[in-house]
Amino acid sequence: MFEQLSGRLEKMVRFLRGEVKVTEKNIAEALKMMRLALLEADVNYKVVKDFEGRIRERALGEEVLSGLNPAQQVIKIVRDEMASILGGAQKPLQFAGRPPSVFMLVGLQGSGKTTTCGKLARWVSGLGRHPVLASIDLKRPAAQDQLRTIAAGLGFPFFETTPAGKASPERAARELLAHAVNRGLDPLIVDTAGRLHVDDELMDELRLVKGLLDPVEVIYVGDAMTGQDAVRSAKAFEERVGLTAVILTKLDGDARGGAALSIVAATGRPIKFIGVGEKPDKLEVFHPERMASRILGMGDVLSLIEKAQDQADIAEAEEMARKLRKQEFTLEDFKKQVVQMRKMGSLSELLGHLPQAGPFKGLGKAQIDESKMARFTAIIDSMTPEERADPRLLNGSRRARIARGSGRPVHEVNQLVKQFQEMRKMMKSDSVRKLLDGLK
Ligand SMILES: Nc1nc2c(ncn2[C@@H]2O[C@H](COP(=O)(O)OP(=O)(O)OP(=O)(O)O)[C@@H](O)[C@H]2O)c(=O)[nH]1
Ligand SMILES: [Mg+2]
Repeated sequence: MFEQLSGRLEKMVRFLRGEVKVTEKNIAEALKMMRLALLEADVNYKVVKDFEGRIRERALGEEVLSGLNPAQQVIKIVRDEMASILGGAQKPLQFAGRPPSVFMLVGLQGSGKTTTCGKLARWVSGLGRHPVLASIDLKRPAAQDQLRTIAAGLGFPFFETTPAGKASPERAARELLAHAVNRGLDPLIVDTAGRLHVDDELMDELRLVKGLLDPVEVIYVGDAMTGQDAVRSAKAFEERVGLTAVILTKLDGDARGGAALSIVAATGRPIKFIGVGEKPDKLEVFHPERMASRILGMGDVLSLIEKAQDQADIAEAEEMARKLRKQEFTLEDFKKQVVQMRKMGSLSELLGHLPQAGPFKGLGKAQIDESKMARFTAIIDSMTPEERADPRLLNGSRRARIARGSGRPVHEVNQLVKQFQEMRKMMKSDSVRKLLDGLK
């Protein structure tokens, strides 16, 4: 992703880091390198100009952050400004106060709307929600089929709108909403038709559907590979339909970065996710700051961690949820969870090995209480398999034995058992049960 842009900006970063003194001349040179890199990446000219102006102003201003040398200060400013172009703080997906939350995906033909509907369904189900998919592309029956296949493949419900040609959008919308409400499905993810070009008919249709469904998110799905074309069409959709968010797809390809770096400025809408492949799991939450680090060649440490964590967590959580439902959750499982958390801790070491610019070394160093976790593991290791399976066996003398075996005081053993029991009790509560059922 953005290799070429990254490569060029890294050159600029290296140049600045090699300079002991940051003079006006050095900054001008660095900014020139940056300007060329951005223009070559097909970033909108106006965006580049504003960006440069803000960096120049701040770099030559009084801004001083302790712990950074002047060149590092400039690099930090570049990163901050780039993050701000990309939208600033991460903006989460919104849900409606009263279900169903309707997400409506719009965009040009082939931008990835239908694929992204499936990805989003998968993503929200990871939050314990029960999505339903529907297509309101009433003209092309094949569009329904594609989404139905995607939904079936992922095991999500698909709601068939009345066959093409017969239904009015009003009726389709009414049926859809009633269906979601009656079955308690939320969110309702709605795919729409795409056209090769922005045209009046499409825009009118989308505005009508939007009025009928009252979506909490109207998401523009844009193909990042098409660069400034995606930006222009996003702008048209924003002006004529109204958007709440952007998802950029195909960032796994050789997209030059122009779209990502211009689209927020052009539409005023945040990028909430990016598509990085055709498969349903190839959807990533978009973090402007991390992306800025990534583009500047600092290694996208944080996204990497989050990904590793996500994947491990989903599989593990599913298994734990199954056990909890069946009341099979034991101290052995409890230990697994603790070990899992420790693994994340060792990731903090990994950070040191990843390419990153000097000033950002401390970035993301996780503060994990390693020693406490190690003590918990030692205590559980000193239990017999029977005890781990059934902590009710743990009477006073057994606890004393475990304390000796693990070299920990008895009160720590008690504390662990208590924590485990509380966790189990909590898992039995209705609200948690519901959440667990959603994980299935
Ligand atoms: N590499 C890659 N391919 C993607 C991504 N998202 C979608 N695609 C592919 O892009 C193509 C078009 O995707 P669709 O989801 O059918 O696009 P659409 O916007 O629904 O198209 P229409 O309904 O015809 O307007 C498919 O081949 C997808 O597999 C992505 O993030 N990366
Ligand atoms: Mg489609």
